[in-house]
Amino acid sequence: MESPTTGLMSPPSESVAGAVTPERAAYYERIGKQNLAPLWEVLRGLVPPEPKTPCVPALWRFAEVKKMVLEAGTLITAKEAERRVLVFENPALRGKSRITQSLYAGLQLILPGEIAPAHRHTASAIRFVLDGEGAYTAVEGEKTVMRRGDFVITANWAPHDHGNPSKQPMIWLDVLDVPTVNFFDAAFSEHLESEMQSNTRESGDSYARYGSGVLPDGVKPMLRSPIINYPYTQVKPVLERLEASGDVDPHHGARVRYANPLTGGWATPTMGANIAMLPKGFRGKDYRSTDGAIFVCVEGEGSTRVEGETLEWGPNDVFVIPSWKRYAHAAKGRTVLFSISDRPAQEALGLWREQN
Ligand code: GTQ
Repeated sequence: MESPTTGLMSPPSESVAGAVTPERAAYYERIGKQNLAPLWEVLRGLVPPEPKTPCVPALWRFAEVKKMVLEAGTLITAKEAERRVLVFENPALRGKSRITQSLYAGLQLILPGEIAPAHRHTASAIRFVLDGEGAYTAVEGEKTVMRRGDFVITANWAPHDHGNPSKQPMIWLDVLDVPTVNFFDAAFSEHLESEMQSNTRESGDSYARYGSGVLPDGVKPMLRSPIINYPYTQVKPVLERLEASGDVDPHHGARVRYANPLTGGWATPTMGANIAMLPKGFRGKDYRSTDGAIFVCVEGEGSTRVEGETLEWGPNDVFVIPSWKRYAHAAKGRTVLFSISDRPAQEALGLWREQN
């Protein structure tokens, strides 16, 4: 488009400075040799008036991704792969192993009899169990047996290995703060000498110690929750209770967060998760916030409208809503939706905002 005042090409939207005249272009060329660049050509993009994510909304149907990850089970063992995972890549960020700018998500498969050897890393991880029953994650001395809907955390630098002594394949959603840790160039990882850790605590030990409202004497606040597994069997009755008594948020439904019982804060310092029950026929109001979120339909079915697009989802489907995109959920029957985002990290930095 021609600019009416100068007759030159209009500047790119990032510029606040009008046209790039030949004099300016020559100047940019000269300063560029010293690794210098003019701020005024990029200011708008650098300091936008509101969040401008490159991420797009996307949905993965479980029936399809399950088939594909099971196929990976015929091509590579969990041991060979170290972690046999198909990465959910945001369609606008292919090749970057991320579902939002700050979060990694993947679908992990462990076949009966397999183990995924012990390692640790500075990235924090959560698992949300989608399919199967009876595989375990061993973390911090507890070998926690996992069932569908369980929410399991692996803290920063905690050694962990997974195994599946059951008779069925186990599939879960992994979410890690890998892109956040890598943004800071703060990533470390190592293999552990022994493939499997010795377990000193029975399955469910951390939930029993920290998850009932009492706390052992002398326990000090920690940045992340001391609970390793928040079982769905414990969480669902809370949702049912909230829904039955009408404690239903007009945007989010009857929602709880996975809390750190030592602080009341989020389960991990970088990733925060919620789970909500949407009553039958729920029509959520429009909502947006600066934390792009990954959702999993746990039970029921429904749809999410996001900026003119409608994502239809059913059990175990995974979808992502990018930062600051307005969305609204609708449920058919009674529905349970899990979600996770980088909200704790944004809150810690004073960045998080929402709009109802
Ligand atoms: O289970 O430790 O999806 O280290 C990616 C990296 C899972 C894990 C992933 C990991 C893991």
